[in-house]
Amino acid sequence: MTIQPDLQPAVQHDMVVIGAGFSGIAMTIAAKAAGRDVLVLEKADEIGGTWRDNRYPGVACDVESHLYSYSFELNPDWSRAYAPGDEIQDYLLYVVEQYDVRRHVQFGAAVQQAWFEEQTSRWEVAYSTPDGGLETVTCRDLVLAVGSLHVPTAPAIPGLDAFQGELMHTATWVPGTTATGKRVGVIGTGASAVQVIPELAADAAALTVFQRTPTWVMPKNDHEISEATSERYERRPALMKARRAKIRAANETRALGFVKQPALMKAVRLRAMHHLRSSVDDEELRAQLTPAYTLGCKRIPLSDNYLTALSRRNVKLATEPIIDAGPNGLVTADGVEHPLDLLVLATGFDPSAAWKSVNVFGAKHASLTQRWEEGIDSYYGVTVPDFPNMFMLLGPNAELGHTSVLLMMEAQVELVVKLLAERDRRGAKLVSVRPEVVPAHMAQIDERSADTVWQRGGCSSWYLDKGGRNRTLWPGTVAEFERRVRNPEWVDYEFTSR
Ligand code: N01
Repeated sequence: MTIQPDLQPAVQHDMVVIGAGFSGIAMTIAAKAAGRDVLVLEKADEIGGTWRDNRYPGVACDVESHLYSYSFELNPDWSRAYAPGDEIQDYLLYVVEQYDVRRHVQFGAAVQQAWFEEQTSRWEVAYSTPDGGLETVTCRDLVLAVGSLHVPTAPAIPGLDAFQGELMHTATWVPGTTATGKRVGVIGTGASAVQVIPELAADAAALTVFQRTPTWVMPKNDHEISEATSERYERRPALMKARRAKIRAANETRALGFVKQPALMKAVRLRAMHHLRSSVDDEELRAQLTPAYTLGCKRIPLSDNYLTALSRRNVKLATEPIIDAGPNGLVTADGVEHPLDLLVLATGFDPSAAWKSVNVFGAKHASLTQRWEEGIDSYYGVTVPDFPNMFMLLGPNAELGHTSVLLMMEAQVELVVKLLAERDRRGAKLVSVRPEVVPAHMAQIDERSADTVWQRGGCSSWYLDKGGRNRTLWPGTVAEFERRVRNPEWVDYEFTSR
């Protein structure tokens, strides 16, 4: 059921971008450069997406800073090899000012629905405003830059609503919250937990980590970047580019290991085991922290202090399942009660909920949500048949577990710019991927994912759909993705003038 447009003529734009995170900002800059008029609808009151929302102690990026930047705006001033979250947010704010993006963004605009109007060949986008109003805009081109990791998952623990202490998800951290003197619990041991736990452990009176599955952790080797190095990068950008290329090549080598599981991964596993042995003396604790699944099956968090934090005297590892919650804390299956003042849910995100939240209807009222109930599909995570002039950034099978997703996203932005230019050059109104192209593409994704560590490694993760199929990661190298996406074959697309 679509929302009916009101009688007011809607405001018209060339392009509407939903979301002002890393992807939405890049798309806006590129579309502006191509002379298109862009409106960005952002539900929050600031730009930044992930880096605006994730404010928990210890938040940082586990991809090296010089690679986790836009290629068109390298930053010589990163303070550390792995930038803290607030520094990345500051970088984004800087980019937004540099490229005059802010005036294109409408804040507090939570998109409720978007639908394609056959008669006008335009998209209508309905969004709610902070005062409870509902507005519509129309555009020729619609870009979903919503990010797949922004709808937090809460664990289904009976009685959790009754908990009377402080309760927050890592992605909804309440500013100013500290662990000092408190009995703290953290549920989860993924990348977010690995970052927040050492920080909380340093201040808490007592910290209990509720571990359902132990995680493989690799040393991070984080370090400050000296002012002298930054100055050198400032003076000689070619050196900074060379550093970026070196990080990229090292990460790509790891990718080959994840995808094909060769002997290379054996060496990585040995390093991870060494890291565990050298960080944790207690044999029993070490056994509890040793994963049973194959390394690489889930994202591998990097940390120099997670495992040592678990050895602190004020830290306890609870490995029994959580069965109940109450006003005072949690209860585990062994009957132990864990009284808590602060409970942190480091329980991850629901990628499909993020895409569904936009509620998109394409040609002939096709619903993207319904289509994806039957199986998630797309062409390089950008286009979906029956959704003309609609583009996603970091859509299905365009994410990565081992290096910077910004590389993938920038290739996709270039594809969108090229598709629109080709459409206009042909004097067509619409561009969409040919329906017959996508099943073959998805079959190839399935074939290449079949023997990867993500599907075969003996773990469950947000990478896989309900049927255990990889619908998140690109099962190849970044270089291959870039080659294919930056050089589109026009025969894969239809350009029409309806
Ligand atoms: O979430 P996760 P995350 N009872 O889904 C556990 C990106 N990221 O926020 O493993 C008990 O990885 C769950 O247990 P199990 C990155 O792409 C990037 O940490 O399912 N436990 C798991 O341990 C990453 O992959 C950076 O058994 C429960 C944890 O919660 C993605 O975000 C930093 C539970 C969830 O782990 C998500 O990472 C941080 C329950 N009911 C994140 N429910 C960078 O630095 C869930 N768990 C770039």
